[in-house]
Amino acid sequence: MKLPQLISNDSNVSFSQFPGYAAKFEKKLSDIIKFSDFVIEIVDARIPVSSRNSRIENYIGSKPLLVVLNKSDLASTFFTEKWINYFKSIGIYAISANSKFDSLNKKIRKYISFLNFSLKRRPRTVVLGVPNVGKSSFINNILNRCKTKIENRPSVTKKVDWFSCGNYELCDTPGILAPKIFGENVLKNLVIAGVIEHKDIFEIVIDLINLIRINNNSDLFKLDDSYEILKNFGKSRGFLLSDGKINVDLAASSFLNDFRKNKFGRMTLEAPDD
Ligand SMILES: Nc1nc2c(ncn2[C@@H]2O[C@H](COP(=O)(O)OP(=O)(O)OP(=O)(O)O)[C@@H](O)[C@H]2O)c(=O)[nH]1
Ligand SMILES: [Mg+2]
Repeated sequence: MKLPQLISNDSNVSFSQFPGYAAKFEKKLSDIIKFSDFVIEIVDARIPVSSRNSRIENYIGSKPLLVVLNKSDLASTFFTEKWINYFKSIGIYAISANSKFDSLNKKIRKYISFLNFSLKRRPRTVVLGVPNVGKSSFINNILNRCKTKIENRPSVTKKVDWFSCGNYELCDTPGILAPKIFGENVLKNLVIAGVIEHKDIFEIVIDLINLIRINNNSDLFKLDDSYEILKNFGKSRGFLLSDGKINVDLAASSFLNDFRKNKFGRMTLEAPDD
């Protein structure tokens, strides 16, 4: 299977997004991790590298780490398996998850028994990750009820909350990004996956269409020109301006929404090195 590549890495591109509540939370992070017995880091299975915050790793230190490749229902099964093996090869236990529909409690209990704690209390874990990867959904899935607020946009959870599921305790946390993100690829991936909200999505969507075209044979993607594909998409939705031209900006945001809902098929945007 051919992996689509976003345009080449440009380390000169940077982006800043670090709201006050994230800075406040990061100050407490060391203490929360110290209080926890292990850490669960949620990443987006479509972008397992771009959706990791390298700063989080500095805080984790020697605590056991479980990486959860969440939203696996939106990613290529083939690449998710490759990613799990990659994490294993660097000594990190990783699992795939669909927090909307899987039953995840069993998988976590299995990991806890693998860690073989000799504690006189229930093990505690803190759930970390960048915004909008599904941390709160993961916790609700474990608790089997809606205890924490979920929305389809970044930065919904703004405070730390502990919950008990009977066998262990879990902590929901606000999503935090590194204060500065470097590299055009990473930035694009984060926008495509909905981790970052960005006004200027037109070029990103054109690049995304270039990628989808590689493996998608449906009628919409038969043309060679991604701009024409976007225009056809806009036309089919009736996104017209008063002068009769197609509203390509509206088409771009609608296309991105459809991509995030899996309307063009499952897709992983990053592959591990072989
Ligand atoms: N398809 C799919 N969607 C998911 C999955 N997990 C979460 N979502 C959706 O992703 C969006 C964000 O979920 P949240 O649980 O609020 O994410 P979060 O990481 O807590 O976000 P912040 O609190 O803003 O950092 C919601 O629309 C969820 O329904 C999953 O496994 N698959
Ligand atoms: Mg949340």
